[in-house]
This record gives sequence, C-alpha cells and structure tokens, in this order.
Amino acid sequence: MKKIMRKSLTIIAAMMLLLLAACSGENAETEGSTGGETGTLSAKIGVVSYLTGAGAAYGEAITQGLKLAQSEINEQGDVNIELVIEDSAGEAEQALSAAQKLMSDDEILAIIGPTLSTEFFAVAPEADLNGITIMGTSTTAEGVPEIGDYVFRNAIPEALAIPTAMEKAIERTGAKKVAMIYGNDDVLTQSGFDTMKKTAEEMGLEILTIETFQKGQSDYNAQLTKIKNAKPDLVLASALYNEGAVIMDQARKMGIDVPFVGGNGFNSPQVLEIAGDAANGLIVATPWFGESEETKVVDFNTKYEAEYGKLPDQFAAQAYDALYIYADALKRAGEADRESFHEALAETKDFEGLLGNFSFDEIGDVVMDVKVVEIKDGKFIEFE
Ligand code: 1QQ
Repeated sequence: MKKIMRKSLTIIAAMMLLLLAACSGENAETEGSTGGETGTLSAKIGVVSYLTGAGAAYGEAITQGLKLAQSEINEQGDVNIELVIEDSAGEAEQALSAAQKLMSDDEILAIIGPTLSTEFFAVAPEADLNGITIMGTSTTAEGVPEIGDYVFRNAIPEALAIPTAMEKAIERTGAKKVAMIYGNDDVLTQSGFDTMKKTAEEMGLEILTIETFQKGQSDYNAQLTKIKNAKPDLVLASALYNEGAVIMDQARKMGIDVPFVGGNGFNSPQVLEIAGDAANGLIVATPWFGESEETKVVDFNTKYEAEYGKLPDQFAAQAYDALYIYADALKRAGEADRESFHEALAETKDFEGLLGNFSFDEIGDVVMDVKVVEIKDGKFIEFE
C-alpha cells in the first residue's frame, strides 16, 4: 500500500517538475562538459549552494571544492562529470526553486546540497519523492538522512561533533557552569543547541542562562550582558559564522574571556576573518584539520591554493570528498541511471577520502572520525 501510494505521488511530482521545466529560465552556471571521450561514463550533477548573501563563504568553499574534484575526476577519465550549479542565497524557498529546476532536467543524475540544514529540509523531501538522490556536504542538523531513502550526507552530525567537543573542553578546562546562546530561527543552530543542552545536562553541568538571537542581528549587548553577569566557566554557542563571529567579538570586548564551544557553523576561516583575536578560545569538532602533515592534505592544500589563491576549509574538503564519493558510486553503477546510482551510492563502504575512511550507515548517515580543534593565536590548531 505504502509503495503504491509512493508511486502515484512520484508520478504527480514528476508531472509538476515537467511543468516547471517548461517555465524555467536558463541561468545556471555549468561547469565541465558531458560527452567526454568515447567509452567514458558521463553524468550531470546538480548543485544547490549558498553563493550570495551573509554566509556566502560557505557556498564558495563548497563549490570550489567540488570544481577541484571535478577537474581531477574528469582528467582521470573513467567518468566525466558536468556540474550544474544554482545559487540558493541561504534561503529555503530559493533553494527549493533551484532544486526543482535541476530535478526537472531528466539528465540530472543526482543533487549535491543545499548548504544549510534549513534549506535542505525544504528540498530533500521533494528530491526523495522524485527518486532523485541528494547528498548534503555540510548539513549537520539532527534528522537529515532520516528524511528518506534517497537522502544522504557526508557531513558530521552535530549530535556526534558537539558532545565530542564538549567532553574534551570540559576535561581540559574543568568547567562546571555554562552559559548558552543560540539562533532560534535556523534548523542547524536550533538542533545544535538541543544537542548542547542535552549533553550539558548529561554531563551534570550547571546551565546559568540560555540566550537567543535571530539571523542578521548585529547587537548582542543584551544577551552578552546577562552572560557576563552569570559568570560562566564556558560559553556554548550554536550559530552560523556570520552571527557567531560577531558574538565572539562583542563578548571579548565586554570582557567575557572564557572559552567558547561552538557547532559546525564555526568551522569557517571567516570566524577569524570577522572576529580576529576575539576568536581565540573557540573549541569546535570537525573531520578536517588543514594543518595536518598527511600527504593527501598537503597536496590538496597546494592544489586548492594554486587554483583559488587561498587555503581550503572544512566545507571545501567535504565537498571535494562528496564528488569523489559520487564518482565512485557512478563507476560502480556502470550507467548514469538514477536508480542504479542510488543503489550504488547506498553501498559506499570504506571509501578512502581526503577526510579519511568513509562509509554510509544503513540510513545514509556518516560513519567517520571526528577531531577537535581550537583557535589559538589566530589559527585553528589541534585541541590537546
Ligand atoms: C547546517 C550547517 C551549516 C554550518 C552549513 C554551512 O552545518 O546548516 O547544517
């Protein structure tokens, strides 16, 4: 029964997409070409990314990581990937219309993105309904792969990253009393907060105050005054970089000098760019450590810097791995068919990527290791 129902819903969704295809304009950025050499398996991958607006550095890193992987993969010659990139501007509605446009193109094999969990929750149910594989490379909120069979991610969930960072931070600092601050209008920052609160309770920490903010806020005086007066040993902050970095900057200026533990939003060099020295004392978990001396990391840094004039971040690294994971699934599928690709991707196991050994679990979530880093003297270093 469930299956039949799903099938008719799929047909309706497919018809809606056809209609959309007829109406949509042609302004996507296309990278690379299909066709390739004779005998090469070609595929078009749709990308929805946060390329304009306050958090555009996330999308810039992601698309640069994808393009670097694409040029290497196409050069290797087994498969040829064309990327069709659409901007979501960090907005759920724009992400959805961008994804609908991509999904209406029969040649699109699968989708990567969107960038924010807030956007992903608007897009992934529709991709799933249409039987189009979708993978988040940066979406870390609770419940992402649970959206459906066709939904995957290669980003470390907050539910794993935050407790790891908190445990290490508490172990070293001996903190007992914490203050919390989070954005209550974003899926990721809300989810990160839920994890922080649960973990703090489980660890027996005393929560002195819980403060909230909204997207685009620039003055945090009211929240930070309460935090300062509460005298915490540590601040737990769940924010995207564009607000999180400003919060750290204003906190330090007010004399709040205790460590901060953040979520995935803080894993961007933009935190340093915006907050400067005020970012010192930030502790965060990530699968990526750019200062590593491992050959594959050094090589990636060199190639990325030569191409884009700056060093890659976690978001670039995850996107780079994501396209290799897609290319690997495509090779194993042996044909650019949505269903065969989906089956092959789900079987990804022990893939050796830039970020280490990678497998999907039975629901399409990540199985991989996480590291804890901190910002010290204006740099992300390994947390000892
Ligand atoms: C999410 C995130 C953001 C930090 C991605 C840029 O983790 O929205 O899930």
